[in-house]
Amino acid sequence: MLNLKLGVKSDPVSYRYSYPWLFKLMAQEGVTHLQLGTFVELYHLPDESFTTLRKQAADHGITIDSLFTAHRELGGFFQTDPTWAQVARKNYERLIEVGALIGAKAVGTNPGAVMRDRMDTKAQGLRCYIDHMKELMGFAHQRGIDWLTIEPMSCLAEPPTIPDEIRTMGDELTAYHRDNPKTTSAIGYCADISHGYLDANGKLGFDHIALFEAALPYMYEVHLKNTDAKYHSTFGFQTADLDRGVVDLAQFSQLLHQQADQLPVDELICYLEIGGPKLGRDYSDVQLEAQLRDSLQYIKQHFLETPAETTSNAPAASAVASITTTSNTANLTLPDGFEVGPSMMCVDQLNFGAELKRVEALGVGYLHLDIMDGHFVPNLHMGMGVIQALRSQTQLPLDVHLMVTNPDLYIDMMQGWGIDRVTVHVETCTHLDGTLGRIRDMGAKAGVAINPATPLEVLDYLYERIDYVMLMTVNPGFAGQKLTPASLRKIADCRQRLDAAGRADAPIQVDGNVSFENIPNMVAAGADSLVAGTSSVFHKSDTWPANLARMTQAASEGFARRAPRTPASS
Ligand code: S6P
Ligand code: MG
Repeated sequence: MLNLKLGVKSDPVSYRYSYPWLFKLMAQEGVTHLQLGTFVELYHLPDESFTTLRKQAADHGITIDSLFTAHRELGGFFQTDPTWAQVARKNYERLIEVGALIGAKAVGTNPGAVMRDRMDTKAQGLRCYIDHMKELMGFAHQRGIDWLTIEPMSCLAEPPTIPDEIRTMGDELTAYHRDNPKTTSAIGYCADISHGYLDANGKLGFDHIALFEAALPYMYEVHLKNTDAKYHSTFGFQTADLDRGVVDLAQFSQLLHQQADQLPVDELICYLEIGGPKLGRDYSDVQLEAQLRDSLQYIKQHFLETPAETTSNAPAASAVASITTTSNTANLTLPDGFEVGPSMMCVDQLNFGAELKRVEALGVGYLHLDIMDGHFVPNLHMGMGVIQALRSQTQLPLDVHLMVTNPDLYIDMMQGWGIDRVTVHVETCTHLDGTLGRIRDMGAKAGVAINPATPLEVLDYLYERIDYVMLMTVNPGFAGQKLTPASLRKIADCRQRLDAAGRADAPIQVDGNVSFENIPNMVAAGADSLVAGTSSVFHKSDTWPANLARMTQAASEGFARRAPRTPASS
């Protein structure tokens, strides 16, 4: 029985965020295994730096199980100038010493490369590499390292690449350990789930599954790519590259479980590689936390938590199909104007900044922001200061829902804040026409919110003043309530009214218990914009990306049932 575990490979975090930041995030996500990725300073920092790092990790409940470099700085064994090999050897030994200092069981590398214009030196480079590795297996053993790992690559200049090379190198080095079990560390592969081989003409030689399978008999650990809700790697793959490495996590999970008897171990830690450039900061830094959390949650669900049929002998297609459905769901094309806006009162308010990034990473249409005054509704939540601060933090449209007795006051306050939409309750406005004008004057779209018991007639003389209508489908004030009984009928009536008044273009937003179950009916009745709360996108039963995919699927069912529209003939 194979035990798959999830970890994180730390680089390139080294240059973008602090290690305690990463440790905290991992602990919060329940991921406790770290593969420390290297950074150039690693070879020169004193021992103390690593014992401190080990302690910092331990303080967060994280173990540094592995050390790994993919920077090719150890590629000197493949150079013809022997001084390069000497430097590589020195660095390799330091890498192993560092591995021991941080308490790692494994130290891994990719071997490095022959120069592309000197492919004729490959056999000689390989011999040099393997001979050094045998000695390094002894060096590692003396320092208490259990495994040295090697990453099979996807380019012939970086052996091992193709299955033959993977087997030849794996066989020679594992045989050496078998013959010298008391004096050498074991050797294994750190296989990457997305390495496939294209030849010089761009023709697929071996896809990522073939290379992964070839590495199975020697596999000690795995690299997972940064995997988003659509399970696609964010490493820049284009459609044409699909064959060589866009992965289906469920398929790999299934493959590992089905071929577990080939592996030399019964526990495999799979480390998520963090997206972005290996060195230095980049534009995506601000999204890193949200991406990482989403990836970890997604991997846990689709890679670790193997569906029951996957662990049995069910055909491979079943798991693949279920994943494909999820992916397609997220990519469904819905009519123009259809939008989902998460209600930010439902996120963890004590971690608002981080939660905002997670919401942004979902790819939603807008942020729904509830302002309450404790008078019109019996609750208080987000303050105006938060609304103001949000503009500099996000590009998403800001949709402010004013549940206050004196909306004019707040509208005036928001002048110049860059708010995109403001919704006021008809029940609160003495001079509703004027208030809607004020909203448009500040450059925002104007919406009217209508409580469950308020009749739709209030719209009759507002059609020229509004950009959309919001129907409250619960009594405002709190998340987590039940749909009010007349809601669906009211959505249909409202749609009819708007169409008849020549405002077929005006969308209906629905707010309150917009749940997976209610969405098809709401959309079929005429809802175009869904405020998403605890009964949908933030539902505890699944990850946010999976919830959003489920919402989108539910909405598409609703659209399929929607009656053809009959706009006014005017
Ligand atoms: C409260 C507020 C709403 C809620 C939202 C929560 O009245 O206006 O925006 O945040 O309705 O959604 P759910 O799914 O928890 O009902
Ligand atoms: Mg609201």
